Amino acid sequence: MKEEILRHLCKSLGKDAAHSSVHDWRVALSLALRDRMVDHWFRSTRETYETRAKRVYYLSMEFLIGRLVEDMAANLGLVEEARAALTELGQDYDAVVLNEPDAALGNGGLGRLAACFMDLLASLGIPAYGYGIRYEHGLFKQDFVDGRQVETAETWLTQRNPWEFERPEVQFRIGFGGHVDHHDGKAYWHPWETVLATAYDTPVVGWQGKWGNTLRLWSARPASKFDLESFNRGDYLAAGRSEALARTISRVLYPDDTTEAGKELRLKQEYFFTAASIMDLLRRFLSDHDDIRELPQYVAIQLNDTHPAIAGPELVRLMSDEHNLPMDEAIELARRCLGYTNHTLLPEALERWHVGLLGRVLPRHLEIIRAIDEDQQARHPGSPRILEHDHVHMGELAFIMAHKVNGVSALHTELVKSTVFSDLHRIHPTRIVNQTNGITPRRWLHTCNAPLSNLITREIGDGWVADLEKLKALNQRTGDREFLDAFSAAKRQNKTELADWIAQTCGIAVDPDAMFDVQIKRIHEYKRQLMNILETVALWNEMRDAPDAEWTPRVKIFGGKAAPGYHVAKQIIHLINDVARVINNDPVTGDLLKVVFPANYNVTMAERLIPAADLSEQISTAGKEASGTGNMKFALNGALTIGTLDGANVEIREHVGSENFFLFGLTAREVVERRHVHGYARAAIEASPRLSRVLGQIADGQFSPEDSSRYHGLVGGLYDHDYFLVTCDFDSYFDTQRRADQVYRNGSNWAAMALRNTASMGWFSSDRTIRGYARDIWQVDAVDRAGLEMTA
Ligand code: Z15
Repeated sequence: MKEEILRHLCKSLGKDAAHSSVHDWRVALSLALRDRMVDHWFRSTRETYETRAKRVYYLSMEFLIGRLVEDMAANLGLVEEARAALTELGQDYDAVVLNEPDAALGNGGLGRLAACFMDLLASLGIPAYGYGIRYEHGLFKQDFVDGRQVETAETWLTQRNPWEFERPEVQFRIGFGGHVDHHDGKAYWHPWETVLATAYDTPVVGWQGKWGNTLRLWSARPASKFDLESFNRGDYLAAGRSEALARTISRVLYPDDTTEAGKELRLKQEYFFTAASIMDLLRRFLSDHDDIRELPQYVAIQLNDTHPAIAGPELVRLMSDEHNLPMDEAIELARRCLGYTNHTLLPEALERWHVGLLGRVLPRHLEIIRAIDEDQQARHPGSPRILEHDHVHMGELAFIMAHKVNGVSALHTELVKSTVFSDLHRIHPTRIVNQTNGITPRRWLHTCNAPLSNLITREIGDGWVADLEKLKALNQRTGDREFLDAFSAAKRQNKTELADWIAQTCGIAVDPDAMFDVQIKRIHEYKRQLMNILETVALWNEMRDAPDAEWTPRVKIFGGKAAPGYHVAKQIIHLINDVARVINNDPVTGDLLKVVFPANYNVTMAERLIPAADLSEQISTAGKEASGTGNMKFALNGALTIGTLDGANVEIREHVGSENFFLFGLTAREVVERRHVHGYARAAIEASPRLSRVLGQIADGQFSPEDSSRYHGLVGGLYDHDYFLVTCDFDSYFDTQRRADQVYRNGSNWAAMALRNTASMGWFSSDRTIRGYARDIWQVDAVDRAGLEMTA
């Protein structure tokens, strides 16, 4: 390892050890690790070709990867070797690992899910490709200026990315606009502008390095040959067009999570990467098959939300226009390849494109979408339409073009059946299935939480890393004083480390014995960070009223970004920061209560915060959070959840036991009913002196003395249209928090409950999720190479 690092430092980077920076050492280490992956990777690819195995293609606008060094080293079993090598070379391994930029090619849960799936697809030995966009700029960097969110461009690619292999030979021409000619019963699309999609491959090796798949990200290049032709013809504008489009198309990730962007460039991004991926997988298929009708036997394409839903029409276009299949046969073949995952019921997130826009950007696809719509009507008269009110509904398109549609938690899937897709569900009663989300145990316990991970391994061996259900054995230790103490000590160590980091980054001293109460996720009204900060103020009030009463000291930790155009979310951020400033400087409450909100929450920050959390805030309005995956990461790391019956919380509670979960709030059904009650919010506020007081303080400017009307709008909104029922759930949330306080004061009881959580979370490994997709949707075998080795 040491020699390999030195060789890369010298031969790949052209540096000598004496003049190398942390960055150089990090890149050299990454290249050395990448070398070790290549053999596994080649072997897997070769085996897939030789056995003509069915391949899975996971199409996603987002892959929220985070850092890779530790992940790669861990999966290859090289962490200790890498650490020792760098130490011998006089370098600090941890500093080298921290030097890596966080690859933030995603917004939140959807993108992180895709990254967890890549790990499991490789660990289970399923031949698979992840397809996405190689954004030059990932999710913006967040700073706070006077408590307000300020965004700046993220620049992960200004440094060399050591993980990827550029594939200049893999190129596809992607057309946009223009017109369609019809003659001799055939369609000919003449695009107005063209860009080249070029591939960058990152090998993804699974646990124990037994299998390697590819994450192929597309970057846009000007179609220069085309340019030259146009230029020679004197068509200078056309020559420049490709250049301009190519510069923008893979430039930046849209920063909207669960809200539709609705911009022309976004549609072009979606088509760009989807078309390149479909062309690439067809080329691969046709390189060793002659009959395109066999495609569904060899290819499973999973659409991560509707963002790549144009894959359906694109497949149909290629099969009918270029391979001369009849349209109805092409539609049926495409359907047998496609699966669609729905991730949200929020109406503002469901993608719809105006026909004018879609027809301008993708004229041939609009014709095909009309044909699909007619085909559906012919087979199922009265079916919901894809085209309605001058809009193309991507959800309906994805549903109709997929042979399976899945939700991401049991509750969410039931709501998909009974709400957004109820009519389509009646027509296709077996199409919708559930695949509750999961997380990779490697990143989210083994690597991010060394103290707990080592303790578990000492106790039950290391089999749990490949088979998370083995954690169940820990249930026998919940009465074992000594083990509980060790379990608490691991948590305590993580909390001390986090306290040091908070002191450094936020300049706030927090007490590691206080309860660490954490809410980290995108800022959104439905996730109700607002309710959390209102509860914080209420608690502060009561602590000040009776400072000598028996309080449980708390550190309220927030993390998350708001979409730049989401005004209310930005106000909520501002309010949290304003409240933090007042509370953190109050000598009366002192160490009893602190509020910290480190800026720029990302995967790396999650890896720091989750192992140190005591309490996990999963408090969305019931029926709104499709699943959540952060909820799983916290419970796995021994935090107790305070939460509503929403998304995967329901299943987490069933697994860990209702006595080990702090439940509160209206159910999804009650939420819908309550909205019909006239003046429900005002009534709830008037019935709660505690809440009225808090809202009065905020509206009066107690936390914003320099601008006393700053929160008039935010508070007024709660009185008049509290769509997410913050006011209705507030009292039961407050009371449940006090119940958590009480349990926390009895430390050993808390530890036993926390251990039950860790021990019961095995089912939430994405191992179980991916096996579910493989069995119910893709019809592929999981070979389980890691598991076979471990049990051999
Ligand atoms: C996103 O992160 C999610 C749903 C979306 O529709 C979009 Cl556009 C982004 C999230 C859900 O909000 C979350 O509940 C779920 O756990 C996650 O996807 C993965 O399924």
